[in-house]
Amino acid sequence: MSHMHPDDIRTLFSRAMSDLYRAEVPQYGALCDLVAQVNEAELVHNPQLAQRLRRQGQLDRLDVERHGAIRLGTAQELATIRRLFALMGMRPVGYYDLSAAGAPVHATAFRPVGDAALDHNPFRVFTSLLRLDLVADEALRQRAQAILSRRRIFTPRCLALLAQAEGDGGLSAADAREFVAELIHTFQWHHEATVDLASYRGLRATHALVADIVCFKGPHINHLTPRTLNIDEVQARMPGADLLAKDSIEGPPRRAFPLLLRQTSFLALEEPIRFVGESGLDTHTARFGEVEQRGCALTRKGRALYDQLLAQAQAKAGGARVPRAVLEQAFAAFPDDAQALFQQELAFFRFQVDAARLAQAAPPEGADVQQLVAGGWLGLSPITYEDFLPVSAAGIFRSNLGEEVRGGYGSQGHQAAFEEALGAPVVDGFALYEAAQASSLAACERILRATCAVGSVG
Ligand code: OOG
Ligand code: NI
Repeated sequence: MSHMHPDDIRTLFSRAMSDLYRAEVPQYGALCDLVAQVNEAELVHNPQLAQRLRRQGQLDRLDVERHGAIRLGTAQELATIRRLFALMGMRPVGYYDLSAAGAPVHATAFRPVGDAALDHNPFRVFTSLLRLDLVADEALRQRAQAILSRRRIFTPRCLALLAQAEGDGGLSAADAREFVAELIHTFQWHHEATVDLASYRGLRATHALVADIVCFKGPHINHLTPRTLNIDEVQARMPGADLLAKDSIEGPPRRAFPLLLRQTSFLALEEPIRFVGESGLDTHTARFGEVEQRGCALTRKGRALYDQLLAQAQAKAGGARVPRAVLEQAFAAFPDDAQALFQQELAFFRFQVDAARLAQAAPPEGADVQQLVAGGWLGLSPITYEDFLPVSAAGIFRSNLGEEVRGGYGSQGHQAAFEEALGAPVVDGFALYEAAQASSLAACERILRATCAVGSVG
């Protein structure tokens, strides 16, 4: 029997998640409509951008491009999520330590890897795991553990289909549809808590995240984020669409050449919850809306410079929100055009052979890639950043948990423990971008070699 391709199962899944969230959170629909309007206008105003996105095959994916976020309670849940997402071609990429920023979780991003899968549908899920080792109160820690060990977040049918798919090496189209429908149940919202109000309050006093993870039947999806081509415009227009935007955009400042990832969100909904043993309703805030603009992926060197400049701006702001002017000033030290970024090996690019330039003159024998780019034989296109930023993630967490900005748990990343829970190592994001750049260069090299006498470019 033929199997549905994992990329196609992922598309079914992202569509089903989007439908679920649209039905549960009306503001999500409003935000998606706003983003669609802004993107359409941006493509009209910026034909160069439109042309590049079309060439890179990113125009088609834009309308469906989303990321979601979930928060898990146990190692067992995380290991099972890894296996479930693997059926849809989603691998755990990167390790994010949120403890330094005051959230008792660590995380990875499940996403497709490889150009073809990303072009098909880049659906990602930022997936956090609770770190009870950071909860100081021994009694609370044990209580949380006991509650979590009892819950079953996956339907039996979902687990049966997982086992079947792993045995058969895939799912038929009919089974894939059933699989997605079953899996969606895991991420639904529940109006009933699994604990009484006193337990909820006790856990909440430790950290709002702990309560959000421990007190419910499952890991409700807490946001689903569309991708915009102009986040400043979306931010400016959110109030007009009745969306209560957080006061600043996370990530790098606005640039001629967009870097990494900029995000903003609207504030979480206060939702009615019934606690065990209560006849009336109380409330909990977890779900919010977010929008993002994706820029170019940075090399390790570029990322180190980014982190350094951001820390510099934050130090200048002295713990308060970083004013836009301060951020822009700090980032004046970051080159803002493709040529300089490539020359200084700060960002990742794909290359295209410029046929017109080649017709004019052949590149010198033995030219390296820097010479080919500088001489105009190879054009540069940014490789889109497909991952997340822990500092931004922490800012998003904070603005939506009703948390006062509190100190961190110190820097206590624990990647080995995370990978043990996951049951696999996380994939190194830098290696993926390096491979994408290298394969693009190899393709250009073949064209150049066929056209003229250019040896190996390196
Ligand atoms: C995850 C926040 C991280 C992002 O876009 O950085 C995230 C969460 O609130 O559970 O989604
Ligand atoms: Ni997000």
